[in-house]
Amino acid sequence: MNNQRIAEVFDDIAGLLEIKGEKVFTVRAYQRAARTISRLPTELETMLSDGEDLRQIPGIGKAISDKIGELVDTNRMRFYDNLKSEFPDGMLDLLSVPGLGPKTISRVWKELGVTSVVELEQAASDGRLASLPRLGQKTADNILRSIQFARTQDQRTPIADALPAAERLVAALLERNTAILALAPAGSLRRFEETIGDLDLVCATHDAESVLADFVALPGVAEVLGHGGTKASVLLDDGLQVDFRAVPPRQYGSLIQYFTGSKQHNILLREHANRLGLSLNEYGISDAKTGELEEFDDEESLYRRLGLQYVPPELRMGESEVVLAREGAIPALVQVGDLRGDLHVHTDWSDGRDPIEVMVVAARECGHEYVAITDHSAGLGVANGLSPGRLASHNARLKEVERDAGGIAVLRGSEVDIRADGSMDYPDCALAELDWVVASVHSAMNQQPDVMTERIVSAIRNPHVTAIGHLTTRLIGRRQPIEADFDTIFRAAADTGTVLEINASLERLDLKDVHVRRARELGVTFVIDSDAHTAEHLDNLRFGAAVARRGWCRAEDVLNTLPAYELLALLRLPKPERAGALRARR
Ligand code: DGT
Ligand code: CA
Ligand code: CA
Ligand code: ZN
Repeated sequence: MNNQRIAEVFDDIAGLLEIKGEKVFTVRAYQRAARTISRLPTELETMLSDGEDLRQIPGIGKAISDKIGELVDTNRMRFYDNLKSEFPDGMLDLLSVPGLGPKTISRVWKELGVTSVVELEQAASDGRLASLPRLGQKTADNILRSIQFARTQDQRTPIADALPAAERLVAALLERNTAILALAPAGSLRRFEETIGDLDLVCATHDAESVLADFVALPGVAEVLGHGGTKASVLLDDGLQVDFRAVPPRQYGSLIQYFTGSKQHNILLREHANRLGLSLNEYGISDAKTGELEEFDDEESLYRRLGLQYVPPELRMGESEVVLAREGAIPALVQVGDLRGDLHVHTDWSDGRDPIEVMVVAARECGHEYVAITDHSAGLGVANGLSPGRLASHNARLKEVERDAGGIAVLRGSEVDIRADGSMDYPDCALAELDWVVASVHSAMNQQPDVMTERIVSAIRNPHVTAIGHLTTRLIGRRQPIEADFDTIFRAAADTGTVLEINASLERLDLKDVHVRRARELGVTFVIDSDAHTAEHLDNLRFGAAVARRGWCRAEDVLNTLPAYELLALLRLPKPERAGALRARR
């Protein structure tokens, strides 16, 4: 059983205990365990079989360690099973409705007899939910929207779950089989779609038989759906399907091109090939007249054969990319290697795990020239945010660490809440002390679109706000984005020289591709940030780069491709001049 699944069990336990009215302390302990487990770099199953003591993990005590052991050994946990038996069957499903807390669940169960998502939807539609004291029409409407949203998301897996699963499979298979010459994800994952229907893996080898045999026997494979000479399909423990194809290396280029898709892109490519008197399939390109097959060991030569510029996977959406490739008009897209720093990073001063000095050293080891440490403002008091007094100490500490670290610029930063009324969570005099201010919405996310637009535009107009963090606040598959007039926001950002963040955390990817593309057209410059809460997460920048590429961004569209001295000079300019400088750069 993988960590994700184990974490879900503890989350369920926390939820059920809370519905039951257990002590906050107990509930928090299970929540903390779930959070810790979901972020562990190593599988618990592996740790246990290596004989490691789980109690060395912060937040995991004896009781929880024993429960994990039982779960890993037997696939069950008596405590969990007993707890579930105290509730009607649909209760756990109710817990997964975004925006519906255990307190409300307990009330709709006891006061309305609601025990399933379908019944809840009914109660939300017919007014019974809104009629509960202290609940109201607005909450009922939000719950209804959540249910309907969750339904459209159900069948596809968020990339935050699919990508680590794919990377685990690739690593495990490479370790087991030495006959593999190339192995990579294709399909929607390679295109970096935010949700994944199924995983597609493609492989180059002279020994497909042994590779396929090892593939279907990988840990985490729950069921083999098909297994032939060149392909196999399996279901993983969590229900995700994986399609696997193996070919000799001389066909690998055609294979990965075909299975990267998208279907629509392939159709346009085939039409283009037909016009040249060629026919394109997963094995190569054949001459329509003679039938002679040309094979391709890499994609570049395949696109070249068709007289096309190479099309990066992130652009293969079946839109304008084939026409542009014919004209040689696909721009050089930004690459993760172009990024020279990270400007949204948390430490243990707020809700991060690691101390400032650890994050700074880790950032330097990533090759960064600069890093902004942006712990939270005090805000709602949930993320251990910094009071203005602690912010001053934070600034002083950052200067000390910068001196000691040597060779990396440490920007005095903050992630400041944009309050519901559009004001900032620190006074201007505190903001003026900072080098870098990320302003983000963390509360009142259900405001009416015009109110929300106004709120964000006021933050953009603040002379000290350098960037807007994770603009839409969506969590892929879990929380809907805010509603706002995005064109107005993008125009205000471009006008004022306020950059918009592409938050690289896989759960967020916010801004999303289509917003990036639109904002770019309207003159916005972006910053690609990891939003790291641990040192390992600094590596997330690569995901942000992929989103930027899906939004057709070049290096010039991204602020943190600048060398340190140019960035610092730019930040010293007042915003109106900075806006001019950013425009000149594009
Ligand atoms: P997904 O799995 O729904 O997230 O999206 P994809 O794009 O990964 O789709 P999938 O797994 O059905 O197929 C992988 C790729 O294989 C797809 O992007 C293009 C190619 N492919 C599959 N079936 C067809 C087809 O019938 N026609 C063409 N032209 N390409 C196909
Ligand atoms: Ca797929
Ligand atoms: Ca597939
Ligand atoms: Zn943050």
